[in-house]
Amino acid sequence: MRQAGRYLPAYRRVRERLSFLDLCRNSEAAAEVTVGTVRQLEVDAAIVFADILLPLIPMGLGLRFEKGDGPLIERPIRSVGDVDCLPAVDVGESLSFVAKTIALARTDLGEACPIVGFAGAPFTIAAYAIEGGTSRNFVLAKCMMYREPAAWHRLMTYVAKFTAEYLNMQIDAGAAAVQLFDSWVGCLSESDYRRFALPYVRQVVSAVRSGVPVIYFGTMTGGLLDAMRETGASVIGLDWRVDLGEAWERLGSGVAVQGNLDPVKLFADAADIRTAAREILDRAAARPGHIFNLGHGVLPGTPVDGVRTLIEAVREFG
Ligand code: 1CP
Repeated sequence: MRQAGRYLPAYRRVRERLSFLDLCRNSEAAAEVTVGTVRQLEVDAAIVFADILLPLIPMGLGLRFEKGDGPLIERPIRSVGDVDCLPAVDVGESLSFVAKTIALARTDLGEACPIVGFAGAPFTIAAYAIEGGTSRNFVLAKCMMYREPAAWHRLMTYVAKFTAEYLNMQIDAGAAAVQLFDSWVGCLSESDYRRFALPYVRQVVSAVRSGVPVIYFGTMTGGLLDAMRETGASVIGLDWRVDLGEAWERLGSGVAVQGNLDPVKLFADAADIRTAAREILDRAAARPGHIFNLGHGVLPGTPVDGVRTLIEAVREFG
């Protein structure tokens, strides 16, 4: 959930000499950021330094990060023809730098600190690929779903296959668990989710090496939790908009949950952060299978002391 990110001075210093994509592709530097962050924060697991959009590069869509503007996809997918032109990709070769980052971080961290690998979930990746960047209403992506469903399903089949291979590559390199980020899936109604997104998450989850936990996270998913349970993921990540206790009731036993502090809470006073941490732990009520985390990634400008206060509070009350 963006352990490194733009709020840490050490990360910003590395970024002064390397662009974001060059940093991702430089396994030594990416492993250093991954490991250094975990050592600084003393969290229980590391998330590999990479990005959910990296697969768009070998997919041939072109990817740039403009300063302050977020990602820009140079050749977005807009038609059936574009979907048909997607290349067959050797995932292990084209994204080998991510495997190398994990292997280097694994050696450095040792067995005590597991590494979480990750990828974007098919809906969120397809939405970026079609929209060409961040979007508010996802009109272009939904237009393909509604007006050219065959193209949509072909695209999702392609992305799901890619994603499963990508996650298995990360597991083979040493990731102990993998997280699927479905950041934008909350824009779908439950019935559209079931038709256009859920089958592909299931495909990815069932293709992941057996025995490796899959954490499935989305935002604004209050209306989708029942359907998300059907993905087969072993952990459901919750954003901060839902009550963790109620959401877990709905999900039922047999599934773990991750979450769900509002990342903006880290800007509050220490006492407020501690109270908020305690409230979430109270909701979890010491049931087995709660992974304390934020309800979305750490935001730029977050005070590092706020993050530290939270980690200490979780250790104390958890
Ligand atoms: O330690 C870490 O920071 C973890 C690595 C990590 C992860 C897990 C990064 C590095 N990104 C992500 C996931 C990611 N990337 C998501 C899913 C989680 C979420 O919803 O936030 C998404 C949507 C992205 C796409 C992305 N990457 C955006 C756009 C967000 C949007 O509004 O569309 C942006 C701006 C990035 C850049 C990025 N990725 C990661 C970092 C540290 C940064 C900032 C780059 C910089 O300026 O230094």
